Amino acid sequence: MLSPRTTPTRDLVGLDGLWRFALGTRAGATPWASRLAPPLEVPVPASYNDLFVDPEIRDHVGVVWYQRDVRVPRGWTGERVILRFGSVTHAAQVYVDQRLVAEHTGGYTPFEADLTGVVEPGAEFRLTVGVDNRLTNVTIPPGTVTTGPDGRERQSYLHDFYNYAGIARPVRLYSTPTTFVEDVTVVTGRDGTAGTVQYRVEADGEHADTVTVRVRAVDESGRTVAEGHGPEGVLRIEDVTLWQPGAAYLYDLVVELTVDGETVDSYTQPFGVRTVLVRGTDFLINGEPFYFTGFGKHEDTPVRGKGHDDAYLVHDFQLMEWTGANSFRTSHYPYAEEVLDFADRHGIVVIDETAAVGLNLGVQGGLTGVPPTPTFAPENFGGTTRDVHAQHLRELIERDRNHPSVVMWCLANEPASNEDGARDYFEPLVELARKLDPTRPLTYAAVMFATPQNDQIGDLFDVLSINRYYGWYLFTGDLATAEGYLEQDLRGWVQRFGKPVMMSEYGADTQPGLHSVWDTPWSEEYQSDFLAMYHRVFDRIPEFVGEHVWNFADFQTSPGIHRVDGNKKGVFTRDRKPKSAASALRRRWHGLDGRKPGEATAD
Ligand code: BDP
Repeated sequence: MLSPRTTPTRDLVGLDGLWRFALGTRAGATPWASRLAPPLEVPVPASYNDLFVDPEIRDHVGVVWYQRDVRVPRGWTGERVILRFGSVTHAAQVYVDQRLVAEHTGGYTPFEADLTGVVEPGAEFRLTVGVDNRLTNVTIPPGTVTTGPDGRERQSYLHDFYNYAGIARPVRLYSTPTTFVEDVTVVTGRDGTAGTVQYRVEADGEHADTVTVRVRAVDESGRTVAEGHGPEGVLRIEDVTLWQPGAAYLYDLVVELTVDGETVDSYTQPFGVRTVLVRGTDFLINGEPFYFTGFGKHEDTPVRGKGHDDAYLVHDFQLMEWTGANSFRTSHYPYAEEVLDFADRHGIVVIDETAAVGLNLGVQGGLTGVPPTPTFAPENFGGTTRDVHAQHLRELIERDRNHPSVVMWCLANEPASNEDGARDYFEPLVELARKLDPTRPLTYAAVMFATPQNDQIGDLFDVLSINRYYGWYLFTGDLATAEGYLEQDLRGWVQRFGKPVMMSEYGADTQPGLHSVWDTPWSEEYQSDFLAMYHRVFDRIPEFVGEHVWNFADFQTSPGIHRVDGNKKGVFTRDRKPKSAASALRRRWHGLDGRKPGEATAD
């Protein structure tokens, strides 16, 4: 799905700002039929949970309603009119006045409604959106809704981050001509000093069958460096400037559709020329071994929850660059498109993860790893869950495949890959991902219970990403014992699979300001010592390709006694102040500079 943009043939109006808001339980049977009452107002984009003092809103389970009036620009006569949501978490029903125009399930991918003929240029319409935050065993991510003795629904889920909901990403109304560019795919390669750009353009609408497609690649100075004709082909850019980690370079693919010599639509797709390949135990970007340094992140800020925020976007990237992070994982769901656009422009490498977090009933079984009931059974996560997972994967890859920053798809976080049924569940998803995108390696983040001995899916993937908490959940405060277990564990993965291995999560909860001369969990010293112990182990394993600390910043979690106002494994606090580990990472990562530890030069 293309990002909405203004072009010489397309216009766009942002619909962000304050919308009317009501809980489903207070909004009457047909909230779309008139103005919402009572008149609460809610900002878009933002999660609604932390905005109000009313606990019924924060803890609401079910549908809430968003509403605003929208005027269609007068000049759009004769154009298609499209309404686009960056995401609605987790399911949406969209009404234009009294008419249902779109429904979508999946809280982290965009969707559109074609309003052509439904709304009139120059006229106003009432836009009402029902937002459902419920998670069940057939949603991704999964959860369980139960009804309490008071008749109220209660939500539980299998991940620790708070189930923020709402319209958390931008909403836009845009126009296109009646014959239009529906999709563009770009796959890049290298041939000596030249770049190759394989492109495919899909046209749709009135004259789609007779339309002529012209494309040109334009460099950052505005110079046309290659041209092509026809809906697909390969362009060649001589003396290409590569997109490189830490040194982004973007070209534009300018696509024009003409009918009888007249331009009917044009669309500009930025792209970077780079290659990604797993060879042996190396992860190669542009043919060079790449060592990931960085974080698992969350979209999480005070007050706004998971709402996209450009100020935090800029600041988070500044802090990542300051620590020497060259990459991050979009744990545990696809992030806003604006984040990936920014990563493209700033040369930060991204592991793009689906929202499949919590496909693991073993976690419920506690650290014994004995599941109360098998995870991949039809009554838990069976064929229907997998179909939903597949649909989500399609939407993710269709959205993100043109981003040079995205170098790998992560199909799930901590699934029960040690349990029977995991292979049957994942094999078709891996096949689908490879069909949709044969160019990017695949991974999944392996849970503690999945060991090199019992994991059932590692061979299906290209890179093994391992989440481990030795020294925190296991051998708490005993880093010496933890070090031995960690090394044995990681070497086991290398030996069994012979593939690149990286650490996708390692971290310790830390209360800023707590200090200790001993190995005291929660102290700032312990977090630094914990990370240093992991780094010693990584540096002894030549097949290791990267380290992503859990987490970039503290984040809000579901209520409970397990956490004190959130998960505190951040290297930065929730308001982005550094804990002492941030400086320790900065010293290590700037010294590595994207190389494997063995190849690093001291700074
Ligand atoms: C891991 C999960 C991550 C949690 C982390 C933790 O992948 O989402 O936040 O544990 O407990 O198992 O901090």
